[in-house]
Amino acid sequence: MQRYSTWRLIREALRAHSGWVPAWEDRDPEPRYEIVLVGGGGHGLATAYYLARNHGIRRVAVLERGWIGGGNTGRNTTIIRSNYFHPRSAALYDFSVRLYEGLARELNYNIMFSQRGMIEIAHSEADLETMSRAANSMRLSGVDITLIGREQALAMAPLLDPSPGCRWPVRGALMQRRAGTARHDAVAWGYARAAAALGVHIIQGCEVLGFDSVNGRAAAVETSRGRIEADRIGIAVAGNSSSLARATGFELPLHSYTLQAMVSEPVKPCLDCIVSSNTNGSYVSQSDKGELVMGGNLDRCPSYAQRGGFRVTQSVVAPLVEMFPAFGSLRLMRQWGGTVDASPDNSPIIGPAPVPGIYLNCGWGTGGFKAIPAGGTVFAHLLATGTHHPLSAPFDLGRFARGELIDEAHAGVAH
Ligand code: FAD
Ligand code: PYC
Repeated sequence: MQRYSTWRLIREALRAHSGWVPAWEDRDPEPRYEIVLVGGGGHGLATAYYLARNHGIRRVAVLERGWIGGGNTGRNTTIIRSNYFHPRSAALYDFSVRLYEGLARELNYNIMFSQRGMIEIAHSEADLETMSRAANSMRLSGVDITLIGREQALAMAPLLDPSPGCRWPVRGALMQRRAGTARHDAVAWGYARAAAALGVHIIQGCEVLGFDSVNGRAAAVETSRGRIEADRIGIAVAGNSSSLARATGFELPLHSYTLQAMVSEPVKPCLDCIVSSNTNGSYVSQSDKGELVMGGNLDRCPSYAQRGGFRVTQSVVAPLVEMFPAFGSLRLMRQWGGTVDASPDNSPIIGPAPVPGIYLNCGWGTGGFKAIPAGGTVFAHLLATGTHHPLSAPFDLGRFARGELIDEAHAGVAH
């Protein structure tokens, strides 16, 4: 892996940056791999890295139809937290936060993980009551969650409207101190570079169109760049999961929706934690560039369009301006969307597909960025050993048939 010294930076500046080499090589596909991963988002790339690093499996290809990180991984609002209600979810997401805590060092890549803390605002007695129940459950799962009072919440986000009679009064908040944000493209690039350094092939501009079976077992993928054989195939294509499953002959209990986000013009530092409101369906943080990064709930009309409608944009911006009157003078700079894969219980699906030889990592919906390190670890374990990692077993597709749902509707705005 390359390390760049100050001297190297100066030398490249003096020779018009002609000496840099790509962080990973964009490969042409070979006819056969041990494992093919479909989807070059965070989950596909992290899985490839952990297959090589934890299991010594290096005959691995990541097939990405566009460019790596060009899906939801590069479109999200980068919130990382583990304040989930059910113990099985809390265990998975908290494992992920712990991996994020060491990820820059592990990948030797600055992912700009900033544990700035997150507060979910309670606007009423009823909110406080619900939050204290949630906090108890999360603390029993070992998550660092605290119910804080009004004064502490206002001290963390001083631009919140403090008046008791305002539209969204602050009565307290649920705080996770270790929650934070990271640079999303850096997460994709860091995993890609580390995986490629271990021998993984990263193949961009290669769309998987279908699957070939031999004796009822998937044995190859048909791609826009030809047929590629594999012993095992992992699918991590987020909002495209159900259409790819259909191409294979099975249905997934997923719906694809647009989730949108937006940023304001950049301003000086004015908000150094993440603030969300489940009651009004909005959240905001400030990026290192100074933009306010905002989002809210899904555009609830199934769609593959990577842009959202104005009504939802308005439903995010309006309560934020009511909560933070000072934001009312800012201009909105950009708005975009991603296609997320929502499952019936708002929890991911990790496990074997109904077709032998194919494995699924999907259903992360609006919340899978925070889960990339854990998702990659458990999916690599499944693909390498054929058995579940203990953390992924509850998230098997079979839970829908058994009625063992892991309902995370509480898990936060946009969840
Ligand atoms: P993706 O990053 O979408 O990667 C899938 C890849 O598969 C894509 O690059 C796509 O091009 C490729 N692909 C699709 N079909 C094929 C095919 N047939 N052949 C080859 N390649 C294919 N999560 C959080 O935890 N915190 C947040 O703050 C947060 N905010 C969000 C805000 C927005 C606006 C959006 C859209 C999502 C947000 N999420 C958030 C969710 C998070 O981004 C996703 O859950 C996560 O990125 C999913 O990662 P992935 O690798 O599974 O999918
Ligand atoms: O999972 O924290 C989250 C999230 C925030 C916005 C979208 N997803």
